[in-house]
Amino acid sequence: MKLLYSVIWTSLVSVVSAATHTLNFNASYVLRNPDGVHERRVIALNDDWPLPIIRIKEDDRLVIHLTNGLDDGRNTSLHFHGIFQENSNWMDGPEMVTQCPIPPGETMTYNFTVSQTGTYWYHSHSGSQYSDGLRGLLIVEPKERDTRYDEDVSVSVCDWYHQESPEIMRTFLSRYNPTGAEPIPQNALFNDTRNATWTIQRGKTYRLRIVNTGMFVSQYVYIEGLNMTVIEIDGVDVEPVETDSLLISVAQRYSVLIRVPDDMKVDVLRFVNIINQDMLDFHPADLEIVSTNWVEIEGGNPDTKLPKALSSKHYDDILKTINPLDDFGLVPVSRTPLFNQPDYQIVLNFTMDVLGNGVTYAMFNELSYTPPKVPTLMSVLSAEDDELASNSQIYGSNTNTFVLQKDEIVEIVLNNMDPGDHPFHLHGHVFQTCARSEGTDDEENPQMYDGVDAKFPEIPMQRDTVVVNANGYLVIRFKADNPGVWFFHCHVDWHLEQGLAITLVEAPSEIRSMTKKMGGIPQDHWKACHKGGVPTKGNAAGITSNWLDLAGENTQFQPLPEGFTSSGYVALILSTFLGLFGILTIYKYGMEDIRKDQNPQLANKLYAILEKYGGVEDEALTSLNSRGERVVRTD
Ligand SMILES: *[C@@H]1O[C@H](CO)[C@@H](O)[C@H](O)[C@H]1NC(C)=O
Ligand SMILES: *[C@@H]1O[C@H](CO)[C@@H](O)[C@H](O)[C@H]1NC(C)=O
Ligand SMILES: *[C@@H]1O[C@H](CO)[C@@H](O)[C@H](O)[C@H]1NC(C)=O
Ligand SMILES: *[C@@H]1O[C@H](CO)[C@@H](O)[C@H](O)[C@H]1NC(C)=O
Ligand SMILES: *[C@@H]1O[C@H](CO)[C@@H](O)[C@H](O)[C@H]1NC(C)=O
Ligand SMILES: *[C@@H]1O[C@H](CO)[C@@H](O)[C@H](O)[C@H]1NC(C)=O
Ligand SMILES: *[C@@H]1O[C@H](CO)[C@@H](O)[C@H](O)[C@H]1NC(C)=O
Ligand SMILES: [Cu+2]
Repeated sequence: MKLLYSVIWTSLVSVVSAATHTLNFNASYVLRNPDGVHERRVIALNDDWPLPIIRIKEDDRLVIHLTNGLDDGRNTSLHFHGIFQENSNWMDGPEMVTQCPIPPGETMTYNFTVSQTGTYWYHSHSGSQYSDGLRGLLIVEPKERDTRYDEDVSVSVCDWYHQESPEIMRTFLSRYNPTGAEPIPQNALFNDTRNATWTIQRGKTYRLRIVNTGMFVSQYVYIEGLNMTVIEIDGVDVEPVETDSLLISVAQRYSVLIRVPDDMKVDVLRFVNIINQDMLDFHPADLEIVSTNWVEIEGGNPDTKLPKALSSKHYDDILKTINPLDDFGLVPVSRTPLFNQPDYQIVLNFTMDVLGNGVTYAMFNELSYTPPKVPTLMSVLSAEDDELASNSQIYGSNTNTFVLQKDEIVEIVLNNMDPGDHPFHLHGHVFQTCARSEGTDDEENPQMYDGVDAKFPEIPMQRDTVVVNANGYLVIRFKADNPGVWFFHCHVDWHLEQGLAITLVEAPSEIRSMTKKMGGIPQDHWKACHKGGVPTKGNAAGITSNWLDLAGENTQFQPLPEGFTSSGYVALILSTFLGLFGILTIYKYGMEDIRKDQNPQLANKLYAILEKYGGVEDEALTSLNSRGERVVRTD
């Protein structure tokens, strides 16, 4: 089917008008070879991939009819990352949070207005599906032309995997990956290709919108010899700050202004994107972590040769030449002052741990998010009364649900007791970043927030995705002024699949009255649930007779038996393995308490060996569904 795109203009009372953009999207597979190395299936829209950039204006309405045309039984969904979905919570997209998965053959209409400006993106929120290509940019222009720049251009960077996500999940969430090592990408893409050239003109100022649409790794981005002036992060306009480079985590967006100085003699510059190697458990020799693209300045000498691509071997040296911006110091143009003392504080201690099935999970306060049987929003709406809807118990013991009161100031304290950086994303809001510690290598003593002497900025930075440093803490605040069920999770999608999420039920009585006022959840949502056999009423266990009875709810696996520490377990599994393969030198380490965080070199070596002999499946012990994603066992 051809791409159908229609724009209907509606005159408003004032001279300004808002448009409705209607898109018919059919998601199905096509073959693509974006890195020029390996052809694979990707999820296209209307047989088109890379996916279209959706460009609208502030206050416009977006209507997307999404058909699941995947012919291998997979579900789908779409999330519009950074869009507040005010009065349209059910259009937010994450499956089992605000909607049911869209089964094959079904169509769901996403229909909402956008009263924001800035750089956003849309992606599947069904498991780790967006790694298969179901993600694109969403740009919301201001109503009035911004005169600071002549051209508005976007670019995406991302990590790229040659395997499809269900296949990756099978080996990732497996007891044969006892250290929980994240899947290593095979490449880094720049605008969904590699070795690209971008042609610009001298004398013009460009607004370049840079988006990391990846699954896992942050990337450094810079143009050799050119500074960039940051003017927007995650949809928040900020006071301009000049920098030579950025470090962008997955799901973050930056708008920068760039201009070739008049006296610059060069005709071609390198445009470099570099994988942050610190996030990789293991660096395969053939992984190009440094990627070179080019900026060609029009009207230059046609005989100018492209500067040579940089080599990944020089990673450390290259990093010494750049000084990436620290986003913490940015100031929103709105100059919104720090929110007052919070009315409600949520403390989240984040750890990674092996559970009784031998798989490593991510935990907040010992709980690994496990989806409920009824999408949480539907539990809010089907509860008998407001009081019941305000009782966090009904949302299940394993969904990590917190109920927020309308308009209260909420503070989330996140203590990262894991030796990795993690980009956290809140749906439905931007938040103030009040404190962020530097992090430490000392894993025995992670930096825990104690609130003592906390000096917060008077005008904190705001965004919707922020990185917490390894073994460090993060404190964020927001006002609960957007009734809805909102997910807060790590945007390393592999970690989300390990359960690194909480659910916020923000102002439940207002969700109920607002939904009623808006005419209720649309029919196609209910249809998707019925077709997929997902109950739409009741508590997290789907029980309506006694809302506090959660019998049969989905829960995580039980912890390892008493006396079995998780690091001991990891050692056991590794040593069994290595014993089997007779690698005795490493075997002796297997008897010690090793974890990837305690001995990364050794763990990486072991991991590489395990990978080599990997692909071992144990149906009885893994709780994976047919597409390789975690499904919940209640036994
Ligand atoms: C980029 O260049 C590399 C090295 O020359 C090549 O292997 C690869 O196919 C190229 N990829 C694309 C998409 O041009
Ligand atoms: C969607 O695409 C699939 C695969 O190309 C096709 O079989 C199906 O008919 C399409 N559905 C619609 C509604 O166009
Ligand atoms: C699609 O969603 C339904 C309902 O949640 C679920 O039962 C089914 O396993 C999912 N299909 C796949 C392939 O994951
Ligand atoms: C989208 O929502 C608006 C406002 O509720 C409604 O008027 C319109 O009919 C909807 N469009 C579609 C295609 O559902
Ligand atoms: C990236 O791709 C988009 C879509 O094709 C294009 O509009 C944009 O100019 C490209 N960006 C760069 C920097 O080449
Ligand atoms: C780039 O920005 C840095 C930081 O503001 C500044 O020190 C440097 O002089 C600038 N370089 C150029 C070429 O403008
Ligand atoms: C987080 O960990 C700290 C230090 O171990 C502990 O004092 C605190 O009670 C924990 N918080 C929660 C919510 O578990
Ligand atoms: Cu993470």
